[in-house]
Amino acid sequence: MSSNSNPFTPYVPPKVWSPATPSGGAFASINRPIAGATHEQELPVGKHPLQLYSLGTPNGQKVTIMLEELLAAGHGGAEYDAWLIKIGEGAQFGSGFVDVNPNSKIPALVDRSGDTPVRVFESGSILVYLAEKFGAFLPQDIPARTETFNWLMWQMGSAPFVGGGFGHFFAYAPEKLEYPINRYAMETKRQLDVLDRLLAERRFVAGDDYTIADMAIWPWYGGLVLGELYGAGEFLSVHQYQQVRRWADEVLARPAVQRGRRVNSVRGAPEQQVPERHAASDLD
Ligand SMILES: N[C@@H](CCC(=O)N[C@@H](CS)C(=O)NCC(=O)O)C(=O)O
Repeated sequence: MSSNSNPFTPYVPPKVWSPATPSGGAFASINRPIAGATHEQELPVGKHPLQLYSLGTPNGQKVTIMLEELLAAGHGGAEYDAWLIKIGEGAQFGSGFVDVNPNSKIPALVDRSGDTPVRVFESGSILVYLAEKFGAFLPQDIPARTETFNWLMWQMGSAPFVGGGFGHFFAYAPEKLEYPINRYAMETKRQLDVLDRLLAERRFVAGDDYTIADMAIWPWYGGLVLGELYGAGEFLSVHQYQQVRRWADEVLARPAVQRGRRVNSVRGAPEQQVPERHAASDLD
């Protein structure tokens, strides 16, 4: 039985939607129904081949973890500058950022190692780009490569239900609404169970080896079972997902993961915050 006799907001959609009423909630000030730049703003360029424009959210962490893993594995060409994009202040709508990612979302990368800069956006695309460029963390063997892509794409398709769905309505919406929280808590738990069953059979997401699929999935689902996302560990009973927790602990123990999760971070304990990274020593 519902704890709320009327869980639905009494909203009758007009014939044509209009954004006239402020939506409220944590991201209301940056939400808008059109794309494109709002202002002229060039992006800074540092001295390394790879220029990353990002923020230490789960989507941002995927890439900084990959870059730190590449450097730890001896790929010196993966040296990078990580610039902070303050999405709460609308920096993703600056003209330079929009040129790199027309979708105005972090993370975005520019590879300046060749004659012509290559822009890369969407965290999954960035992971694949770097894995192919350096020949690392992506199996060559077709079945294992395909299984890695299966789970990478699973993450890209599934996590929006966690972040934009559950996280938004549980933590950021201006009021707690039972219907959307129920809907997305249900889906988030189903996804955690998908992973739990998978990880009961294998050490890492795609098999015996640690791959870009682990790097994509860990910041979201590892974050949930470690109780670091939305303060929702108890609400979602994350202790139920013991295999996900076992895997999350193993990934977290990797030095490159501990470094990568600090890059572009502006939250948490001061020693965890490294708003910009231009040299390895920024993390030492
Ligand atoms: N599918 C995209 C999602 C990126 C994304 O949602 N980024 C958020 C931060 S985690 C963002 O930049 N939001 C700013 C905005 O929506 O204006 C990816 O994986 O790269």
